[in-house]
Amino acid sequence: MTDASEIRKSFEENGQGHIFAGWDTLSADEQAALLDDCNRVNFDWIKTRVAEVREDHGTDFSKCDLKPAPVIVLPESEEEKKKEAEARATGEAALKAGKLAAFLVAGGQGTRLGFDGPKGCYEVGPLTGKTLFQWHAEQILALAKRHGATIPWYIMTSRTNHVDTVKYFEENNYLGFDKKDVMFFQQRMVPSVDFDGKLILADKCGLALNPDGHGGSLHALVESGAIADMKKRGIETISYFQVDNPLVTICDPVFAGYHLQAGAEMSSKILNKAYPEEKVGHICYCDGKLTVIEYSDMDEGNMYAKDENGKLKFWAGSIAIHMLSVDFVDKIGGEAKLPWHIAKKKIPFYNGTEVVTPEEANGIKFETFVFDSLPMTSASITMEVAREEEFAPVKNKSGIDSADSCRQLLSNRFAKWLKAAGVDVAHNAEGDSECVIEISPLFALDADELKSKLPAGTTAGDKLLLE
Ligand code: UD2
Repeated sequence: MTDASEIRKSFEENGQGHIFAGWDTLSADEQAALLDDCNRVNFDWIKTRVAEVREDHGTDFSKCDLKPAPVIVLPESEEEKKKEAEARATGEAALKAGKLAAFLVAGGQGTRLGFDGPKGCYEVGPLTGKTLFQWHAEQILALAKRHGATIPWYIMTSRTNHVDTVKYFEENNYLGFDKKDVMFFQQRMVPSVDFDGKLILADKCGLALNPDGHGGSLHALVESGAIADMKKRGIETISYFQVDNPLVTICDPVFAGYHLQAGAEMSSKILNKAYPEEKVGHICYCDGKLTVIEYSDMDEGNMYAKDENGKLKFWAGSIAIHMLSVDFVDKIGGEAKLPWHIAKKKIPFYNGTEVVTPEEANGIKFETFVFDSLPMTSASITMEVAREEEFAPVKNKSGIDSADSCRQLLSNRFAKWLKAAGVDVAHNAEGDSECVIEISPLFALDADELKSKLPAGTTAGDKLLLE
């Protein structure tokens, strides 16, 4: 459908005619831009979503039978350590055979951080100001070198940040990657609506659209040809991670090993929640199906419930790090019927003269979540990781999960590695490293590598940079 009058008519018939209120004042280019957005609108999809909101479609988890999911816990006993070593060997063999790919979801809007640009360009290096993208790149390159293999990197962006993301990589020599081993693709955008189900004009000639959530990655991986590319390269397992966490162990051989040994289709890393309301998903069985229940959807009874030992019953917090089998994504990707979640947000809108940012939530964004594909898996493993080794997300401008807390957590992890290598690091009363430390993944990927490479006589004063 390209004819303007036809499109306008269909908008009027579907109760969305207000989008064309200023049509006659638009230039030809502006009219073309608005039509381009309007052409993406599927009225049936909107009607179904709005009906779901009106019927309060979300699952009431307090009515479900919730049970904790089995977890491969941090190894303590000799038996557990032996199993971990076996998993590591399996994962390393897969890495050496070039069967793993790194997959970054970076299509989000990052509104909480208030950073003008792709979140991956945010600087987190405690001493160098290295960006999130660069941390991830160095880690993947170092791991590939260690295993003498290529690890291709697939990056999902969205219309909100695609151009800037690709530009950043181009301007920075693909962060050391061979260009052919980095593939960018965009996820879909879906319309936001106001509380009456009406589409919103984001500016004079564009609709308010938002990326379709990281669940959209399953479809985008297939549609973009990324899965076909992986198959051509012999990739069998995808290491899925978010842009905001520089501590993530990408293509973790232990995690990959457990996942492969179990013949799993999708697996998850979890940590022991720091406190009941921590903003991580809860991994559990919901009416017999493996499920992640987002923090905002968990009922209070279950959120605070304790087991017979006084430990949180649902202690396992999902930190959005997964392994996915290529065949699983290929099987469900194009058709993934993930549920739509709603988020009430402040959505900037065009009032006929200017763009206004409302003080209160004025509309709804619809998103799908990748972990909603867990119930569709035939096999899955859940593995615990140590918080201080693996989790330091940058979400907020200040306070918890901010760039400052992330930098401190990076220093803390490196202080722990240094201590294991025999170097003393001063800590304050809160247990934070007083030395600002940055160790490039290209220098050492883990404590053992650091120990083997650390120059004799290294000391940690106020600052220590190893790269
Ligand atoms: C996510 C998890 C939460 C916990 C936490 C750990 C959800 C809903 N919740 O919370 O359970 O694991 O992370 O840090 O995921 N993204 C896209 N496209 C989109 C939306 C998001 O690529 O349409 C990416 C985004 O760029 C980022 C990641 O997904 O890399 C996480 O998005 P978020 O910051 O909105 O998730 P958050 O913090 O609510």
